[in-house]
Amino acid sequence: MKSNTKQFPKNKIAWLWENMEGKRALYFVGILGTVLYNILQLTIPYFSGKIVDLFLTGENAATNLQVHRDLLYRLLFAMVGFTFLRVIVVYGSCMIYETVSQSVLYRVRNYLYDKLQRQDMTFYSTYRTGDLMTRQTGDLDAVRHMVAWVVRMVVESFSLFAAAAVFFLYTNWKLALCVLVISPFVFWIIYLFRNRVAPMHAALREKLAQMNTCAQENISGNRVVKAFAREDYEIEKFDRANTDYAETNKATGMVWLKFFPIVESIANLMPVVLLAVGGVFMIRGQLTMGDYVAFSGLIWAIANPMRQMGNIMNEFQRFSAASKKVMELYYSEPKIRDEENAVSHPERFEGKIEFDNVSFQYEDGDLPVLHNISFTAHPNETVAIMGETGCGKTSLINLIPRFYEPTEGQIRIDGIPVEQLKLYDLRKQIGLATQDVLLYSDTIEGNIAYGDDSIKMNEVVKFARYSAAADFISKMPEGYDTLVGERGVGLSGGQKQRISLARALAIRPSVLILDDTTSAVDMETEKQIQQSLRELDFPCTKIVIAQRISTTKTADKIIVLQNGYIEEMGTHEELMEKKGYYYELVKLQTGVDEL
Ligand code: DUT
Ligand code: MG
Repeated sequence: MKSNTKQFPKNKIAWLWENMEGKRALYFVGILGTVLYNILQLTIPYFSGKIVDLFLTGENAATNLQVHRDLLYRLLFAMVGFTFLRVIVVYGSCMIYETVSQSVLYRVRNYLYDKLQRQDMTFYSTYRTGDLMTRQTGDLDAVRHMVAWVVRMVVESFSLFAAAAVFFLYTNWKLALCVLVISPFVFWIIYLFRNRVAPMHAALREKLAQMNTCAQENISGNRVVKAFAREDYEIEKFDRANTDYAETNKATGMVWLKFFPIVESIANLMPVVLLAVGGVFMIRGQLTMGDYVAFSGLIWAIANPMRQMGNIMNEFQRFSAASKKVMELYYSEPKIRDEENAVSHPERFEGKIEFDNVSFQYEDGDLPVLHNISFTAHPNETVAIMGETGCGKTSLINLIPRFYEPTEGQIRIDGIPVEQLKLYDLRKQIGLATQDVLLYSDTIEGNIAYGDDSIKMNEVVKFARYSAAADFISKMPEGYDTLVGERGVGLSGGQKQRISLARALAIRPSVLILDDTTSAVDMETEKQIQQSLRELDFPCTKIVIAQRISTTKTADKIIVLQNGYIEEMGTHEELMEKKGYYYELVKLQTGVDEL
């Protein structure tokens, strides 16, 4: 996915604004606070200037000090008062920025999580987990930083600059112009800087995602790392990603160093100009000492915003690159979703499944993986799918709950094309035990009741019995309350498969799909499971991917897939008579069994 070529419905600032909903007025108060605070900055030099002119240097300074001593006190008191007020305003506005930024963070993060939940399988095979996590954390934090800090700095710099400029022009416009005339040059430098640093920030976000992906894959794949004793290799790999990120970070910081001396020189030039031009003005009697004190006490208010510009632009580019990544998720839409006039079907299906000339190819694949698949599973029947590894079995069953969309043909349940059904209603009625079992970090009971948490304990036990899991569960120290860790650490492959089968059964599905679910259990247990599947206390059409003849033998229909084509189809007896692929397979397996 090329993030930089994406067009979003809104630009990043409009997008931020949208997510400030409910806090916009408050944010505006915060911004006003910043403006006010910066205007209040002028009070100190203004009052100092007054004190100098009236009580220190003016012609009547000595008399003024005698006669108007109360005015001096009032001026001093005002200085303290305004300083106090400034502190309160700063405190208040900082609190506001923080509150609003947290609220934006909270809102966007929840929204993104919601978005992630609704994405389809293609999305998850495109994005890496570490990348998605980075967008939800690091990148999103850069967005928060924009609301909490960057905007404040922009407002602060501009209002300080503007207030000081107005004050200067008002006090002595000629001197003010002499000082201000150099400032536009800084904007040009900043513009050049921006062009240089923007692509570096984009690269930086990418490197951060890469580093996190590296860490995430290593942590979740820790068992493989250990099995192959590749710890040193992995440490080195991470070190490379980390170095790469750190180097890019450093390089990005260095860019400013190239522009910094120019901006700094310009900023430092201002007091010099003030001293030179101001001196001449004073000698000529065009400027009072008090005004000069006010100017020099405020010259930082013109110079500092310029110094800050680089920092602000840097942070803004960081936000810009990060927000692009966040917005890509924010505006991503699953390709597979409810059609406009999707049919509601809250009740159970009869369970008739029809594949009508279905072909399928993965979006990123070169060749179709399924060709012209047609078959019908009647209500309550069992259809077994066989075929060598990679022939398209999992791809075929993934089309039923619409994890993917066929490129050609149609799949119908009870005569309704699956794409016309509401996704929720369709999937709610399908019990699926996938090929790679994933159990949640929860109790065994919680895992079995995952699809329907309202079911009672005795039901959980019943379904565990159906899937031949009850025995080993009852032998565990805490039985159904045993916590199974991340990915079911502590359980064997066959045990996990049986819990996953119980989880699929526990929703009493109209359609049960099992993808090699008994591959890791022994023959005896498998027989037991087949027996209970035939005796379920609810009607259910079963589509079962299996390799063992013992499973397929009793199926109402056996489909043999080869390279995505239906090679053979029929009952055990029919296929045995045909003496084709299935027959050979039976011979091979029973032969092996007899050894
Ligand atoms: N394939 C993809 N992208 C995917 C999944 C699979 O291109 O996301 C390819 C790999 C394979 C073909 O599709 O060549 C069929 O894969 P499938 O997983 O359907 O094969 P299977 O019959 O389930 O194999 P196994 O018995 O190993 O589970
Ligand atoms: Mg498979």
